[in-house]
Amino acid sequence: MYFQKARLIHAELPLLAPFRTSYGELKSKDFYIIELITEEGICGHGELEAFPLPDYTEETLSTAIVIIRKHLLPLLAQRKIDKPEDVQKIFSWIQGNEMAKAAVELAIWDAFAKMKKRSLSKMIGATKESIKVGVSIGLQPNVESLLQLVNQYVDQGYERVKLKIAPNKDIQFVEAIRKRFPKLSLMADANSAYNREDFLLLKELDQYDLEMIEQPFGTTDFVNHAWLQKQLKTRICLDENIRSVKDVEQAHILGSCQAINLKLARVGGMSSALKIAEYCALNDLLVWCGGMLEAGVGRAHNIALAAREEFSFPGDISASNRFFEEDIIKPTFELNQGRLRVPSNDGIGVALNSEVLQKYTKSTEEILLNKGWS
Ligand code: OSB
Ligand code: MG
Repeated sequence: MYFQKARLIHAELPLLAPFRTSYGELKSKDFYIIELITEEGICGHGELEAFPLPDYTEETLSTAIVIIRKHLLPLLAQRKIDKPEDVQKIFSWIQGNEMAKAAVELAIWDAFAKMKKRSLSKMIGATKESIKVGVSIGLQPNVESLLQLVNQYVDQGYERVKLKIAPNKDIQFVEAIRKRFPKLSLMADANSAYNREDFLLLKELDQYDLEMIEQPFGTTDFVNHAWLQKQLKTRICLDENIRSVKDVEQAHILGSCQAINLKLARVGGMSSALKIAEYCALNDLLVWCGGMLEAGVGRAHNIALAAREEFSFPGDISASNRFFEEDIIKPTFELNQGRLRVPSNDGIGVALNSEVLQKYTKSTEEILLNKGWS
């Protein structure tokens, strides 16, 4: 397959409510859709998930779009791609920049699935027709508003609730939810807000029957996560630490965690994610699909991945209306008895809703990839 043209569509969707973590707050989802068009006119779509600030990982939207324009797209110009599994290798001389790579690689996976007239989920060996999903709730100003939100999501059918925590915004919140919802599948995500000195606090969290505690310590800290995991009965889950299957191997060998939050964007795309899922299944690590407040295209890629058998634990993959008034795809993803349907149409199985997308588009750029062709 040859790619002839790329379109970089920069859009920004307002969030229904601000999303707060231990390190910052988001009021909108700012993203690019990367559209790659083949010689035959097949369009593949990927979504660039880097955030505006380098606070979750070191990439930002502006660094990633430069990497895409200057370094990744030129690698596709006049190059025959035989299969999407080859793309990771083609990009491999470029260090890091996983989110930039993922946006382009995932557009190529979509294009290939469309060429083969198969759904992306089937093409990557997924079998499920619908998936159970969970919801991630940002830090709330007080216990009352948190309980109200949890109630609302449980009523909507979400099967599992993840709660953001930070020092002094932890025990009280977790305890209140546990009291009101004794059986709820509940977990907490710290986004690196703790360190070794907070051990007693983390030990206290051990009594609330949490599914896991996600990323308590720093983003490159495998050693202290291992130290902590040995002393807790609750699973530690790593998110920010994991950029590749090598990181998962390191975490497993050191005993840094028992679960992996797998995000396509953070690990550079589908090939890397599939390797990680397989490694986890073989090594008794719980793997589940994380989220980046994705708009519809990113959400569709997540759903294809989470439709594989390794993903028995509900992911941070909520319905389109969890974050947005309207989504940029059609059809949108709707929650049905705590589940989302896995699209069966070709590729990611959803199309861009150009009317909605246009409304939120800030700029569009076209790049020809066939320079020098006659
Ligand atoms: O740590 O998983 C995280 C959102 C932005 C940045 C980091 C994280 C998150 C979430 C949201 O938890 C998950 C979602 O998209 O529902
Ligand atoms: Mg996380």
